[in-house]
Amino acid sequence: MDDTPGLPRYTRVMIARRRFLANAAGFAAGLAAPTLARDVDLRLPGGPATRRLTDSFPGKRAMILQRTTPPLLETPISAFDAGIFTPNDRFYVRWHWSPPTEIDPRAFRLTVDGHVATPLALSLADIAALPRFEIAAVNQCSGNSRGLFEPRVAGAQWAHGAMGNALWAGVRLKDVLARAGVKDGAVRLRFSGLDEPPLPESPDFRKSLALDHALDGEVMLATHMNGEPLPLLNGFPLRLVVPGWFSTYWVKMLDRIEVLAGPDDDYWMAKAYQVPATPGGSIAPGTTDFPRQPISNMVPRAFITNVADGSRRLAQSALPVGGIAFGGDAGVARVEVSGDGGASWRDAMLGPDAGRYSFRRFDSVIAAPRGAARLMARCTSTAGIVQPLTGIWNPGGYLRGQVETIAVDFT
Ligand SMILES: Nc1nc2c(c(=O)[nH]1)N[C@H]1C(S)=C(S)[C@@H](COP(=O)(O)O)O[C@H]1N2
Ligand SMILES: [Mo]
Repeated sequence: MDDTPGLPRYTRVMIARRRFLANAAGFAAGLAAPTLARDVDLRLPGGPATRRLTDSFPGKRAMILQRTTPPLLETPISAFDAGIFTPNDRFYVRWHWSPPTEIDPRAFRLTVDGHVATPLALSLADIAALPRFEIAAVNQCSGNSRGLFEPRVAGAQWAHGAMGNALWAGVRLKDVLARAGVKDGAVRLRFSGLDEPPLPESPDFRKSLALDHALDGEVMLATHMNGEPLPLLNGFPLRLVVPGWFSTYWVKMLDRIEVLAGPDDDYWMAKAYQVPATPGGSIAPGTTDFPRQPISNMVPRAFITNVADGSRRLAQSALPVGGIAFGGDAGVARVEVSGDGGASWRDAMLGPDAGRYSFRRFDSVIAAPRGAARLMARCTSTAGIVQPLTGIWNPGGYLRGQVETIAVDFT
């Protein structure tokens, strides 16, 4: 049934979840689906770039297999061409430790404790009784596009598919915390999920946010994405959504919120996910001694999605070029495209605005005379940040935001 080496046994979850989910058909179909035989070339400059496509994971169709356990699944770029919302069954997956393969939503409780007046243990029904909140927001891994860093850095060698956009639905975090009553002196909220490290000496994955940020009315607990319950691998039954910030903070299978009265010097905040405290988060390759700070907000990016990098196309007077852009922690004000490697630019047409944290479609046309060409798209955010043409480097492979190039050969 499944030839992916080391794939954990998700079958029981799928059966348990089928009872819970109204629309179980997709899961049932996924059970019998074989691993796809096709390979994809991610065109990574620093080394092996070929990956397998797999549909062996629960709730997922064809995904780029970056690692089996804990799962790292990348979204093929072509999936972003179909619309500004990334389908749940094509949405990328990233776990530090293997998540449980079975969750009983009736037994699930979210604990809220620490510096609060009333510690809570909320069921999913308790959470559903709070005012409903929805927001469209891009979920992007801090290391998205890391595989394109030159010189190469350690970590998952993602191309551009460790991101996705969804309409998240659930409740505001501040409404949950109002029920517990945050005590004076609280400064941060720390979040952790049901996944546990395999060895007790490894650090449990947990992240924290400053209290004011966490209670800003946009940070939310999502039970649904794109109108469906969260897929297991995207954090069923509950995840944190931090619009405009990298997804390392978007804790999945969230089962504990601790209110802290002091700083969080835990491994995942103080040691991991650090970026240089320099302009653009960039340092000279190889530098090891530099000021650091925890990664935070995203930067604007644009991706051409209708022409594949490294492809061959027919020469033509007007080639449609389109894709998706996002403003990082702001909206998309403008997208320009270039068909000549950045020598000249023209404004693209922008599609409907689904909110400042969402992907936004752009479309344009370029002249495509015979020969090798370099296509580009450049986003300007509503905060006035323009994507730079030159790249950055840091040892984590974080914060890539330069204008990306699609090489095409017109024949
Ligand atoms: N519980 C838990 N939440 C987590 C993680 C994790 O390892 N465990 N990884 C984080 C990171 S680094 C990323 S990039 C996103 C990935 O979200 P996705 O798998 O839904 O795309 O989940 C975040 N939330
Ligand atoms: Mo990540």
